[in-house]
This record gives sequence, C-alpha cells and structure tokens, in this order.
Amino acid sequence: MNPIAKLAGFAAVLALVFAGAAFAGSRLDVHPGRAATETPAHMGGMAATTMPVRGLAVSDHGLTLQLARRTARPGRRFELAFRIADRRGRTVRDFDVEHTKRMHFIVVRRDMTGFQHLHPTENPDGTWSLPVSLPEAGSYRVFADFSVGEKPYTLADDLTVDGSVRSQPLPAPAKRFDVDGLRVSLTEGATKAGEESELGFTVTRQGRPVAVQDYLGAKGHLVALRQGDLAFLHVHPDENRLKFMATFPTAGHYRLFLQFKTTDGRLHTAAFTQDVTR
Ligand SMILES: [Cu+2]
Repeated sequence: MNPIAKLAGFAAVLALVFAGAAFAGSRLDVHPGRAATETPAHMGGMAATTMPVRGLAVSDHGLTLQLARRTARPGRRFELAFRIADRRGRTVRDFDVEHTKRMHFIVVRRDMTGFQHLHPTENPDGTWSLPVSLPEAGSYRVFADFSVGEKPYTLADDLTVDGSVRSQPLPAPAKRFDVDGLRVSLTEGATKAGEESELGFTVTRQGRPVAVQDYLGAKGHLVALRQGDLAFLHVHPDENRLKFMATFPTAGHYRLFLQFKTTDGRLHTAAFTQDVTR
C-alpha cells in the first residue's frame, strides 16, 4: 500500500470513528428526556418493591392461604379455619410476632363495609381458627396478615355470604368520624400518590382530648384499602402518637380503618375515605 492510500485509509477510519461518536452523541441528544424519565420510573419501581401493595392474591412468594370454607350464612356465627401452606403443601408454623400477634385477620365486604380485625387461635396442627359472624350478605374479602422469616405477607381470598345484598356507596372523603361518643379527626392525610405521607389522628369527647392506651404495640392500628381491588397497604405506626406512615401507590379512593383503645379498655373503630391525587 502506498503512503497516500495508507493516509486515505487512516482518514476513513478516523471519519468512521467520528461519525460513530457523532451518531452516539446524536442518539443521546435526540432522546435526552427518555433517559431522564426512565430513571425515576425505575426508582419508582424499586420503591414499590420496598412498599408493596399486598392482599391481591391468595399466594405470594410460595405461601398460600387455604380457607376451610368460602361460603357462609348471614348472621350465623361460624368457625372459620384456615392454614398457610408452603410450596410443598406443608403447613407453615414459624410465624414472626408482628404488632404483638403471630396472625392478624381482616374481614371486610367488597364495598368496604363490615370491617372486622380479628386474631385467630393457633391449633396444635398449625391451622388457625376463629369464630366469625357476618350479619350482612355479600362478597367479603379476607386477609391473613403475618410475617415469616422477617418477610411480611398479606394473603387474601373471598368469602361469600348468601342472601340479597344491599351494597353501600363509598362515603365521601371526610376529616371526622363519630363513634361511641368520640370524635375522631384526621389531622394529616395523604396527598399525592407515590409519596410517603403521614396520617395523623386525634380523639376528643365533647371537644376535650381523650387519652388512648397501647393497642397491638402502638397507639393504634390502621388498615388502608384501595377502592376497586381492595389492595392492602403497608402502614407503619408511630409508637408514641396516633400517627402512621403510608405510601399510597396510585391516585384514587382509599378507606382507612383506624382502631384504638381508650383507657376504659374499649376498642373503637373509625373509618375515613381518603382521596389521593396524582
Ligand atoms: Cu391484628
């Protein structure tokens, strides 16, 4: 190869290198917004794995909720038995203590009425059982809320109570709920989807503050469910105040079920509709 041809070849290689760089540069320039928006979306996905929406499935990470029965008669007290089975069908027994209990059981009708928070009895064979009474007919969602090996689970199934159903519309969002002669106020609420928000409550009787005693290792217990699919939100209680931290995954309506105990030992349940915006 003569020197001229060699030089021309070298120039061609250089041109290719620069063209490639320019092409790469142009790719970056053409889609700068895509890379920028992909990062938060990905981080949002990661946040979702640390603050998961639970309670949508009967099985999760190899564990399955198995109800002994899935139908009931209205107003008739019945024994509801269930077990948690692992991948090989074995009964799970090694539950962690969460909020002072090894198993929490939530029952609520699909229209988010008839909320009950129950604590079943553990039987020697590893099954759980509890007496349940559902006065109204309808389709109920039942949630077994527990932790195994430090991993939290909320497994859910449906329980049908036969009879004619009178479904209730979701109450409008409100900051106050009167129950048992007490006024419960929502002082801080969720605002935006995907952001951790504080949910603070106060309890008064005729305008005067009412003291609450510890319930399940905190000042109160809060269950938050999404309207539509009844997704069960993970909520962190504040140990010293009637306050909770929760991340509402999407815009929409949620129902908050706050439970607290007054110093006379009575347990009260207040419910709030929470409007979460985009
Ligand atoms: Cu519980």
